[in-house]
Amino acid sequence: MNAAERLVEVRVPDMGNFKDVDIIDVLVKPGESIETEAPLVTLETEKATMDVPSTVGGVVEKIHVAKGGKVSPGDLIATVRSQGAPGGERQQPAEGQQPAEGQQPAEGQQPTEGQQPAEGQQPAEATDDAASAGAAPTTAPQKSPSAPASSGATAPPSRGTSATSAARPGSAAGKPTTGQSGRAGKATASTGPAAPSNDSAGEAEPAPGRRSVPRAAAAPGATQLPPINEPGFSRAHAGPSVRKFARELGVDLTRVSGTGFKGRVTHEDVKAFVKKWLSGGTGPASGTAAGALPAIPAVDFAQFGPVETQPLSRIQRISGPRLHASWVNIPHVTQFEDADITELEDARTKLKQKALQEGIKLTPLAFILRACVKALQEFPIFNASLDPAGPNLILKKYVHIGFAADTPHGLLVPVIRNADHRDVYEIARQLGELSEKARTGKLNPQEMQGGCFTISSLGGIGGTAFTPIINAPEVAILGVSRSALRPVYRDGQLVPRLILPFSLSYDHRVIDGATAVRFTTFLAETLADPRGLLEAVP
Ligand code: CAO
Repeated sequence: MNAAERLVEVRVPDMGNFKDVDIIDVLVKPGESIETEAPLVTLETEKATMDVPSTVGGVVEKIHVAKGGKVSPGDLIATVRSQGAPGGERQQPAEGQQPAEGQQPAEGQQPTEGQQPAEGQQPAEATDDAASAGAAPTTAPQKSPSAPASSGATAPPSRGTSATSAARPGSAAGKPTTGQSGRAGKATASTGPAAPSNDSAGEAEPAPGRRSVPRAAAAPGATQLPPINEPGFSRAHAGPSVRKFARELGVDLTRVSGTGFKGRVTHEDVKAFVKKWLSGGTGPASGTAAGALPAIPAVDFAQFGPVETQPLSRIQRISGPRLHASWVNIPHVTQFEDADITELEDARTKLKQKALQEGIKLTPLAFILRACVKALQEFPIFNASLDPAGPNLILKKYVHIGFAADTPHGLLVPVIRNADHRDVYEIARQLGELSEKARTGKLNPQEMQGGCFTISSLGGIGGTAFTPIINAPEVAILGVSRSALRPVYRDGQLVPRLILPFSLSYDHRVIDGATAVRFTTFLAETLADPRGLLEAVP
């Protein structure tokens, strides 16, 4: 230690009546250079989360506490090797005291234009626990070390050695000019940071002078972060230093999954979110690459009335992004048609009792699926997929047909393999077996793979028409609605006929409208004649 160096002990300041407070994060490591006010640890009481800032700048010599431990006022947190003369450190405010004069912005002083008030200037935010319980937000006591008004208009220091050299607003180098952003995350919030380095997302910040260049434009492939949902942000389960860090990067904390203590968002979670978002690997709940679409504004519904948050099911979390990918990637067109299934229903009614004795439930869907096999054989372009490797169409010489099954866990699509080799009874048997497996969670992954075309039948439930979403990379899907007796004009008179409405959504990059109508017309004609559907299959 040279003559000017000395070891300074930083202790837990007076926190009023709080004792044995949980340490939920330790924010610095031995050997790390810090500035005065750098947050050392994050504490959590029943009422608030707070950071304990260092009273002195220097190099952290030793950390005396550990994450998960507890501390009380006066406990030693860290020893810091400081260069300054004794007495140069900031005094920790005693209970009820205001921070020392000179650490507040001068009276009437406004932050420079473009700057945002440092987070420490705001009353410490309520704990998420309190907020999520519907309690009115409680503010941390001002005596709390978490809300150092001493940060004033000057930005609080960032963590880490790089932060110490970073110019800050109010300092000569970092003073932002009009139109430029200050340190505050607003600039990064509006432009979106470039992909952070592996080391630290925070260190990816460019020098202040470069901030006027929108990063998304400067870095091809980089995308903007979504706007911050302010009400949600204030209730996010994160400590002050993490909030500050998120602000600096422009990260909406409501979108970050917390991996810390009791699901708390950590610095690492924020960094991981930024990396993932900018690589297109995450995004709105749907999982779409960010920046490709305008974001749907996040709304704090709790401001309008009581709400309950339920996690999406595992199946929804898997199928949601797939449906979204199909919806945004494929130019869908839906063609509607009616089939007269009066004769078909007569035939089915006569046959279903006998089939049931053999354990087969002969539902309309089995006939519809058999009709689809015939239509796919007649129009092979519907049994195709676009080639991801080039401008080709891959025509499949097999016919595996998927059908949407409504299960207690969500939507599943079992696949009937080689449907073209099965007669209507065998198809009905497969429908029954696979539906049962789907409902009881016994489908194996292979039984949901390899589909060429999908049928979504809502006919057992109701509805007159709907527009199904293509099960990409397939190029078409059939939606089946509920059949109903309708008056039909035939041979000069109105007669009651059983009409089955159905719809075909198709990929317009592959299938023309005229071809689609030929397909649906063929399907309607095929369904109108049960003899063809009941034929034996070679
Ligand atoms: N019109 C009128 N009645 C119909 C019909 C239609 N289009 N389709 C089926 N029905 C009748 C059946 O005949 C049966 O009546 P009976 O018991 O009197 O014979 C009843 O509705 C129930 O049929 P089912 O549901 O047991 O059998 P199914 O073969 O028609 O359907 C399955 C099987 C797995 C597709 C179905 O159970 C299911 O899960 N449907 C929902 C699919 C879905 O959610 N699609 C939407 C996907 S996008 O969110």
